[in-house]
Amino acid sequence: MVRLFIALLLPNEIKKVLEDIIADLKPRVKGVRWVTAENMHLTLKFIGETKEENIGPIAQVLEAVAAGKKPLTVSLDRMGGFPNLKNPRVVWVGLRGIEPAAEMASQLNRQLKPLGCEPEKRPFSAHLTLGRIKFPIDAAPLATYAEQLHPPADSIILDRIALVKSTLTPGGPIYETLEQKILR
Ligand code: 2AM
Repeated sequence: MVRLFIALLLPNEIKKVLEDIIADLKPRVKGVRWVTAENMHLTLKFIGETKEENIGPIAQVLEAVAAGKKPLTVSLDRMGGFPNLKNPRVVWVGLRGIEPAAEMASQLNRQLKPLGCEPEKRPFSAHLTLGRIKFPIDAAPLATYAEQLHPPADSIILDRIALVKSTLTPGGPIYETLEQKILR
C-alpha cells in the first residue's frame, strides 16, 4: 500500500514567506511540529492508503484534471487554525483566489471515486499548513501573532500539480513526487 495525495506545489518565494513566519513563531509557541519548506504544499485531494497498482490510474486522473487548466493566481491571506486558533490542531495560512483550486478539488473527488477513493465530505478549504499540534498547548501567543499578521499580498502563480507519495516516519512525513503536470 502507498499513502498518496494530490497537491499544488509552491514556488520558493511563498515558501520563504512561510518559513519566515515559522521562524518568528518558533520561539513564541512550543509544542508545534512545524512543516519544513520542502514539504509545504496546497493539498487538493488527500487520497490516503491505496494499492500501488492504483498509482497509474490516479496519475491519469491527475493528467485529465490538469489538461487545459491555466496556472492559478493566488495570494496569501490571514493565519488560522483547525478547528480554531484557541485549541489548534493545525496552524495554517489561508489563500485568496482559490476558486479554480476548489473546482480542481471537486473534479478530483468525482473522478477518483470510481477508483475507490472516498470523496472528501468536508468543504474544500484551501490552506497552507505551517504546523501540526498533537497535544493541547498554550495557544495564546499564536492567536496574538495571527491577529497582527498581514502576509504580503503579492500575486503568487501556482502552475504545478503533483501526485505525491507520503511515507510517515517518526521524524515526520517524507514526500516524494510521483507525477507532475505543468499548467500552461
Ligand atoms: P493538511 O492539508 O492539513 O496539511 C498529506 O497528509 C497532506 O494531505 C497534508 O497536507 C494533509 O493535511 C492533507 N490531508 C487532508 N486530509 C487528510 C487526512 N484525513 N489525513 C491526513 N492528511 C490529510
